[in-house]
Amino acid sequence: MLAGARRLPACLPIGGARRARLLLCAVAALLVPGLAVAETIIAARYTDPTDRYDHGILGDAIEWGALEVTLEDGTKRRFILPETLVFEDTAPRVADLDADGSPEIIVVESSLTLGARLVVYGPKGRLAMTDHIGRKNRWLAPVGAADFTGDGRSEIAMVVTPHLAGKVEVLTFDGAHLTPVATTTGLTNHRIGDTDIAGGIRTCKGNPQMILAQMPWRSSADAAMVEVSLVDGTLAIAPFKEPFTPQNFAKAKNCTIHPG
Ligand SMILES: [Ca+2]
Ligand SMILES: [Ca+2]
Repeated sequence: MLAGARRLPACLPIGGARRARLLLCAVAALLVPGLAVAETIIAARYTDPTDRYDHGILGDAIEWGALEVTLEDGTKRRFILPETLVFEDTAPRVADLDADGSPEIIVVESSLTLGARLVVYGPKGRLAMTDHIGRKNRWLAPVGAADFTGDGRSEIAMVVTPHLAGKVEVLTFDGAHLTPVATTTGLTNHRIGDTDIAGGIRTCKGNPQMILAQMPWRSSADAAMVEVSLVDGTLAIAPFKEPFTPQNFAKAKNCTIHPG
């Protein structure tokens, strides 16, 4: 049950002002989301393929025009982007960022003129978003979500412009805002034209760690694989001796290989 639902008894009539109190409570029910029936997301997928953005960074010029969310009661809800935006992404990520038992969805929306932004959706639509990067054909690749700070809430990690600066950002989500808490540069999780986003997050013991590639990462040569941890508010980078390949990433993810 949501915290707001526990406020309902305060709306029961007491004394003579019953009608006025009921009216106030009816208005409150409309204004306070917590008084509505709880909606829990269980799945999400992109739909409505579109070629209206000719960037093609993920291997083809087909992106997505809508996000379909499935709720616990089987209801499906569609969020359709305006013609000026696409979902430029591999798949939406379902993660309970604020640990309230109801997952949020992490997506990449790209503006046809201003490039990508990271957006968090809830059951009723957008909850928080970053600014667009600011230029057409500038993209970002999410790494994932995990509790990097150890406070019980998950942060989101992403690589902004993975083919240019390779700027890693860790963002906190407070329900309405995404705020960067740590950044570093020169790392990546994507090569131009690859259909997948590589790397990810592992938790072996203690805090979670990102597994990424050191730039440059080209098809012609192996890149170094690195572990990135948030230590005292700073992103610490430790190189593996193994290169960044799908096989070595799988071993790193399973905690069978470590830097050094
Ligand atoms: Ca949640
Ligand atoms: Ca946290």
